[in-house]
Amino acid sequence: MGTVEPQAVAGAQAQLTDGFNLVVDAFKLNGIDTIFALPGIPITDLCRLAQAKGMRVISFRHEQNAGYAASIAGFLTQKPGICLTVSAPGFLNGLTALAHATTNCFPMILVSGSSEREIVDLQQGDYEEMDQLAIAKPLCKAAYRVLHAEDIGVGVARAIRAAVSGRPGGVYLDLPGKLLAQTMDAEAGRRSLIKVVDPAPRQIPAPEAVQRALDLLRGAKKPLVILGKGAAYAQADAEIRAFIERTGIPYLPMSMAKGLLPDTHEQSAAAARSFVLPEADVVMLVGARLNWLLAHGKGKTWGAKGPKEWGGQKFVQVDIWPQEADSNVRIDAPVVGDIGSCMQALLAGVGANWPKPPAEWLAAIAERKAKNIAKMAELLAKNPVPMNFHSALAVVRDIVRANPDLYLVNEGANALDFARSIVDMYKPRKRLDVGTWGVMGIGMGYAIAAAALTGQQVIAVEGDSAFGFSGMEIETICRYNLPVCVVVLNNNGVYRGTDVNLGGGTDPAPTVFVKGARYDRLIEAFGGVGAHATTPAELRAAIEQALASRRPTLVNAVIDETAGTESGRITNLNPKSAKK
Ligand code: ADP
Ligand code: TZD
Repeated sequence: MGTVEPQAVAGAQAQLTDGFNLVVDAFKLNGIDTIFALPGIPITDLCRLAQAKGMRVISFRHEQNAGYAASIAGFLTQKPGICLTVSAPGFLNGLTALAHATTNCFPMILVSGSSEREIVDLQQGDYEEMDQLAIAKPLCKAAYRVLHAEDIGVGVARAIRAAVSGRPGGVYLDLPGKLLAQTMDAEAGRRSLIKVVDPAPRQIPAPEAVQRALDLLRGAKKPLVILGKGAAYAQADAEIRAFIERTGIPYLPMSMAKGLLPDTHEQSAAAARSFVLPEADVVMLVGARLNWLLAHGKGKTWGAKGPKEWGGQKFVQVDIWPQEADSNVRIDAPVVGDIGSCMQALLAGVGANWPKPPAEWLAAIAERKAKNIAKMAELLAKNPVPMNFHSALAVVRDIVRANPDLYLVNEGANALDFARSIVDMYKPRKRLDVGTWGVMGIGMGYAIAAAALTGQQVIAVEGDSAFGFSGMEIETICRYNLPVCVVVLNNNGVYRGTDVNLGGGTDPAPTVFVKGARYDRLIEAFGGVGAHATTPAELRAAIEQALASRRPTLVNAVIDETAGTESGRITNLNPKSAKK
């Protein structure tokens, strides 16, 4: 299938290629070997051809899940994850994930087939007509359309460079159906392709910016480092660890930065988060934004008097995007560059005589940590009937400790917040979760991508509501026989299962699901292993069995329907009605 049938052109024999082949060749030339797709007009043959030419094509049941898979593939590999969809509705289904990738700074390319330009632009009602390029533009970092086969090389090259250089993000690539069928001379086609040189160039920070940051940190009485998912993405694990250990500064990992250093590291202040944020005097952000997840750097969380006031901390911010600084509060020492280069430069300035942070600061953190860890241990030691989030997640904690290489995918509200604080991570980029938006639906797409790309075992800890957003992909998991164990923490509803209909009618309350649902039976329909767990021992046995067999498994873990709180730890973000 390398080239199309030779055709007689003006009496000579010419080898021809076509748009389909050029698209696949362009991706392959750039080391992209996997596509997350959902076939249909006009891209069915593109899916087939990609597979025929040796790419891995993972075919999904809904484009949104293929898109989430592509987004996390980008996070894990630093290469853009590719999601391939059909036009209008398929494109729109993939768009949520494209926007998610952009918001989370993950490199991804949404490639969608589209209808004929002439008909779309005159709005004449083509099959799946839509001006996709215009719609995608505000939701991604860059958007391109290719109209001629000889421009495919440039289109793919630009898409790759835009996705991974600087602050990574989502890119849209529009491929009209007509383009795919266009033919051109095979040799000219080959020459038109571009192998992108240095797609994510290093960005070296200015020496004076590094010095300013070091001066601020050296003078701190209560320094703190916050590691974000940008730090995890950067794969500068050794430099980050060396900087933290050589300076002795306590650190907080954001959710997806857990495991960058093992969560059990003695400098981790995670168990004393609400103590260190208001107390710290100099805070260094590494690949983390001062967005809602860090209370915008203001208010009570940071020890300020008013909700919009500043707590008096000084901030260092290491980030690749210059405009990130001052987004919420003043950044006293912005260090702009890629995290690897920045951490190397900072490390070089740390030298041998770096003064360790004052002992009182470290002791105060240690004391608070010990208290909170003891409190948590007490909760985890309980064995209530039915299970609650703590007793179920204590099992997952033990299993991750014993299998630190596995991936933990996590979504839900309580299922998310409790897992984040209970389950320690030991290696970088192993915890994959809802990210900046707190979006539901990433679960199965993330699990499929992690398992397909790495061959590692995945455990997906899912709230029962969260699971529903991508649940049909358990067929995909079974079809590709992926080592994924889905654990549904089933408390009969969104957040909890206890709401009542305030109107008094017979309809269930909006947050309540079918009681006692057996999610485990869903996977059995596709040949996977279903397990039903009502105790921690049953849950442990089911997960261990899944790990030993590597078979697609879904464990329905029955959780007390009164356990949990509305929206987990972000109850305060709910506007409340005065009348209920
Ligand atoms: P978290 O939610 O974990 O706090 P965010 O997604 O808010 O993390 O922040 C990630 C930050 O990391 C973004 O501001 C982004 O620009 C930055 N970033 C991503 N990759 C790199 C990199 N290679 N070098 C430097 N900064 C990066
Ligand atoms: N839709 C989307 C796409 N994302 C969302 N975050 C929500 C809706 C709102 N939402 C949350 O923020 S958490 C959640 C929803 C619907 C589900 C919580 O229920 P769960 O988890 O069963 O998944 P817990 O453990 O029972 O809280």
